[in-house]
Order: sequence, then C-alpha cells, then structure tokens
Amino acid sequence: MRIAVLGGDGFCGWPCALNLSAAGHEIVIVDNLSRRRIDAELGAGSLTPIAAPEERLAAWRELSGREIALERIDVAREYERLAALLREWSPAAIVHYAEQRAAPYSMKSASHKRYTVDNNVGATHNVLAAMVESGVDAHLVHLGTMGVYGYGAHRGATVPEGYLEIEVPLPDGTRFAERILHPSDPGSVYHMTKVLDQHLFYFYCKNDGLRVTDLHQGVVWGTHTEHTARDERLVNRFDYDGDYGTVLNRFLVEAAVGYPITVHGSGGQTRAFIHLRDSVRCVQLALENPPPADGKARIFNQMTEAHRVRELAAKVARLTGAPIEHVVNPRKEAPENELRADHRCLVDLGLKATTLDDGLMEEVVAVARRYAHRCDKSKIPSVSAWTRERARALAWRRE
Ligand code: NAD
Ligand code: USQ
Repeated sequence: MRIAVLGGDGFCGWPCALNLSAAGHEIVIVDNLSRRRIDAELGAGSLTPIAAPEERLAAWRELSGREIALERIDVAREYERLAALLREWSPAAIVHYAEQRAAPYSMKSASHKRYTVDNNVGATHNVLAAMVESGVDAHLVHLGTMGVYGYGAHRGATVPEGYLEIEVPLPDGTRFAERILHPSDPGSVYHMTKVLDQHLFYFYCKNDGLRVTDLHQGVVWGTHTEHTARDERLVNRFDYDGDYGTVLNRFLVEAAVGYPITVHGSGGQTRAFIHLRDSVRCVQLALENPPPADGKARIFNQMTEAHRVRELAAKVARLTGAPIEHVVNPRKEAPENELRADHRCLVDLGLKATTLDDGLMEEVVAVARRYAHRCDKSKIPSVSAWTRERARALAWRRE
C-alpha cells in the first residue's frame, strides 16, 4: 500500500520507513529536517554518523532495489504543500512521527515551549484538516506517548489502553456507564502536546469519521534494526545528549564512554519501555490491521515492559562495571511511582516482545563503544530545568 511517513528522517521514522519499504509498501518520507537543525542549535549530534537524507535513500535503492521518495515539507507550517501531496499521491495510510519529541528540549525556555506547542499541535491538526479536505481515505497512525496518562497518580490501578470505563451519577440517584478518554496528567510541555493531539483525534473521528490509531508509546531504546544495520550509510541516529538522549540509551552510552551513569534523584521513577525493533513492528501491525471508522480513535499502549530508573542503572552497572551517580533531578516529577499498564492489544495482533534480557543491551554498548570517539561528554549533563526552583538547585550543585 501507499504510505506517507511523516518525520521519516528521525530515530523511529527512519527504521519504520525502511521496514515498510522492505515489506513491499510504496513509501514517501515527509520531513522538514528540523531535527538535524536542532542538533546544530544544541551543538550536539547523533553518536552515530548519520548520512544525508539523499545518501541514505540512494544506499537503500542500491541495496534493496526499492525506491523511497522524500518530500521536504514542514507539516506544521506548509499546509498547502501537505494537502497537495495527499491529493496527488492518495496514500492508504499515513504514519505521523513529525513532532518535537524531547521533554527537556520543550522545557528549556519560553521559545522552546512555544515552538513545541506550535510545531506539534500545528502538525497534527494540519494532517487531520488535510485528510478531510483532500477526501483521502487514509488510516492515520500517530505516535503518542505513555506520558499522557502521567506518572504517580494511578494509586496502583492498571492504566487501560486509552479509554476508561466509568459510571456517571444522575440527579435521580441512578448511574449510566460511559467510556471516556483516560484522564491526562502530562509532565512536560512536550507531553502536553500529545494530550492535545488526543483531543484533535477525538474530534476528527467523531466529526469526519476519520480512522486513527494513536500509539501511546513508552521510552524507545536500542539503535539498530535489521535494516539500518545493513550498511553504514543506513545507520540510525543515536541521541545521548541531555535533551534528546533517553534514559536507557544514555546509561548504555555513559557506561561505554567512561562517564558515571546519571540517575536523576533517587531513580524511583518507573517508566514504560520498548525496543526500537518492536516499535517498528508495532507500527506495521497497526497498519496491517486498520480500525473501522466507528467515530472513535483506536488507542494502543505501545510498550513491552516497565522499569524503575535506578534498577536500570544497576542492570547497566552490572553489565559494564560503570559507576552510578545520583544527580540533581532537573525535572519536576514524582520521585517514586508505580506503573502498571495494559498492553495486550498489540500482543493480540502478533507482537513478540523483545525484552531487556534478550542480550540487546550488549549490542547497544558495542555500538556506543564503536562510536565513542564521537561523544562530546560536555553534552551529557541534563541541564534543562522544569522550574526556577529546579534551575537554582542545579546552579547550586554546579558551584
Ligand atoms: P526524532 O526527533 O528523531 O524524529 C522526528 C522527526 O520528525 C525528525 O526527523 C524531524 O525532522 C521531523 N519533524 C519534526 N517536526 C516536523 C514538521 N513540522 N514537519 C516535518 N517534519 C518534522 O524523534 P523520534 O524519537 O523518532 O520520535 C518520533 C515520534 O515518536 C515523536 O512524535 C515522538 O513523540 C514519538 N515517541 C518517541 C519516543 C522515543 O523514545 N524516541 C517514545 C514515545 C513516542
Ligand atoms: N532520567 C534519568 N537519567 C537520565 C535521563 C533520564 O534518571 O540521564 C529519568 C528522567 O528523569 C525520567 C526518566 O528517566 O524520570 C525517563 O526520561 P527519558 O528522557 O528517557 O524519557 P521522557 O522524557 O519521558 O521522554 C521519552 C521520549 C519521548 C516519549 C517518552 C515516552 O523522548 O518522546 O514520549 O519517552 S514516556 O516516558 O512513556 O512518556
């Protein structure tokens, strides 16, 4: 089928585009390369040397015999170009990764907050409006986040896949059953944009009968998939800096380059995780099993396991011998939380989970060691503070 992969130059989007192309689908990547520009803004970069988009695509053509097209469109700001692409190319599905995805980046300053909201909400709304205006009957698969549910307020309850069954009391004392979007509790401006996205999907499914799957994804770890590992020119990006590096990948890089493992605060934070290979597979499963146009967005929790940060640190330390350092947490977040979440839907569709114990942490450490000479250790500390009080605590610690 014809699939547009919005944000297909990024960490999740690139391996997804390759996977779908290898599976025989016709792919166009739509990306404004903003992530590569943010690397320049931050003076940081991928640990792995990522090739220019055209070089990546030429390498894929040479190795697979398959063509992937590239359209440089800003999905948030170039509505007419996006709508024209949908009209002319008429995709059967759209995978939407095209958002600013780092919570620390979204909290750096007022301008980073405004950019993240304008970019993410603008992009999602433009896609939905363009689908309606062009009349294209595409299934939209969006990458959301487990963070929409928040962390710490569930009191041991199992987080359902998107919707909560509730009973609403009526004045006469009777009750009616209702299925509502699970209450949201975002922990950063970035996570808040994913909450706003959810409401855009809610409205457009109800009003226009669009078919949307919103994948509430946990923290993605790993770097290679079978396709990105085929050739140096296909290598995937690997973020480790204090803004874009995510926790487990950071710990593995830190251990590989001889930097203490940076646990924020007590490390009692529990988060959901998924390996990149499973992430790519989940998107394929969602695409191959589209939902009916029943007026509601379909929501899956895209995760395979939950772990506490300090336990991850201990696991990496055991594997590598690296020391652990508890640093001031720049974020405002619950210092300890439990997380139990239902994630059966994708398993029922055929997902076979890859877990931390499957030996893949060693693979990531090996990749990190191979490119350790590219690591700029001055970019490792996470210095984006959520509040003035957190900023003062960080400054005090540095003095
Ligand atoms: P990424 O930053 O590596 O990739 C995002 C891509 O989208 C980049 O190539 C960027 O240039 C592009 N983009 C951003 N704004 C755009 C715009 N306005 N127009 C066109 N292109 C635009 O991020 P990622 O890690 O690949 O994440 C992809 C998606 O998955 C994000 O929406 C993110 O919220 C979600 N997600 C990621 C993780 C994770 O751990 N990486 C976990 C859960 C959810
Ligand atoms: N943390 C550390 N040490 C570090 C980095 C992070 O202890 O060096 C802690 C953080 O304080 C936090 C947890 O690890 O408690 C997770 O942080 P993270 O940066 O790995 O993940 P997060 O900011 O939540 O964002 C990432 C992706 C985002 C995605 C989200 C999924 O960048 O796109 O939406 O994971 S989720 O966490 O489920 O919301």
